[in-house]
Amino acid sequence: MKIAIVCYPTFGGSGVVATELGIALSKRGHEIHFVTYKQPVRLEYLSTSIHYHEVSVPEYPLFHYQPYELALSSKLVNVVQKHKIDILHVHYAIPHAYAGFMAQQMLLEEGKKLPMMTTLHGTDITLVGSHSFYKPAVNFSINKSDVVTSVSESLKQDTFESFDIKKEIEVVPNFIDLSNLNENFEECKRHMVAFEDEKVITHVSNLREVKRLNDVIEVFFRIQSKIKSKLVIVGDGPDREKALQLAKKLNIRDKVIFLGKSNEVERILCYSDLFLLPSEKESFGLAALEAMAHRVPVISSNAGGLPEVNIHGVSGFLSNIGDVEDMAANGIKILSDEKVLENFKKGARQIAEKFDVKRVVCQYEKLYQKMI
Ligand code: GMT
Repeated sequence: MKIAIVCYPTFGGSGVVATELGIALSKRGHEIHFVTYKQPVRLEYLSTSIHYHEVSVPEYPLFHYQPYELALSSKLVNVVQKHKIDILHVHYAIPHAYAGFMAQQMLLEEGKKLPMMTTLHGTDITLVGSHSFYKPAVNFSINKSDVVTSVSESLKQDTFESFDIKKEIEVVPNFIDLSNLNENFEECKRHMVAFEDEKVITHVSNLREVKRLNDVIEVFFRIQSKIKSKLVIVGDGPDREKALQLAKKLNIRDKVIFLGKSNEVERILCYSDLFLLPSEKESFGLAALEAMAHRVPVISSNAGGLPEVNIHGVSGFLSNIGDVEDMAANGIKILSDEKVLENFKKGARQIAEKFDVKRVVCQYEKLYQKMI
């Protein structure tokens, strides 16, 4: 099939999933066309089966806001006509489903029927989409999609609760390509962040309010008082400074390492002993799955879809949102005994295997077939 994929090309989970899906589909013989404003960060190479089409939005002084949806839908019409695209798959409803619908309508005028799948990722529903500024347009474009998928059962329920959805939502979970996992680094570089006798605790996110970064610091503060350890924070965002101040106040600044945005997440996970994700909301928690694939147990909140990914007592532990005492106690339980840690490492990997790309990509393929 020839599939056009629209996504955010950034480090965010939805863009990562869309890119990895495109790569996996291309390996299975499909022709993939990414249509977005920048080459996706995880898309390292282009080939005869993976193409990238840039959406340019020229600055025009009359416009206070440059009309990205207009440029995207026009680009989609051109790409679909030129490359004879069979399916349009948009990731993240805002504004992609809306722009996709407009492209469909324009193509219909030319006699071309283009089926569209919309994959809901989380914040497009739980944080941004349900805001009254966007809600009617999001509601409309979800209902107009030929197939709608969500990345977890929890997100599906949230969507039905927040919107007036008239169609079925298929749950297709996020995934990881275990065959492509970089696990054998020549040099793990653990020594660059921790001493031999210290454990490494890691958090990866966009450091936004929803990630509860202060809870990450509070949990680590309690763990390091019992277990020699360092905290590595990967990513950047608005709550970085607040977290840094809290670490100073708690007198643990020298044990907290802020690495910023990094392309080396796999290398960091390869020397991590524990992963923290105490989010307020999380439709799935791709960062937790990536940690688990690298045999890193996860201490997380029980928000949203996290209980579908992090299995309590097997791959790590779940606690109520904000219960930093419980999270820390669970972390100490895992880290204070090497045998317990080893069991959780195995458990984390076993659960991650259930989300291997091979099991998930065929679910998308079946849905595409139905749409055609
Ligand atoms: O986590 C974020 O804030 C980024 C966001 C995104 O849209 O890229 O992530 C969402 O989609 C990911 C991929 O499906 C999920 O793994 C994340 O759980 C979800 N984030 C939230 O629901 C907060």
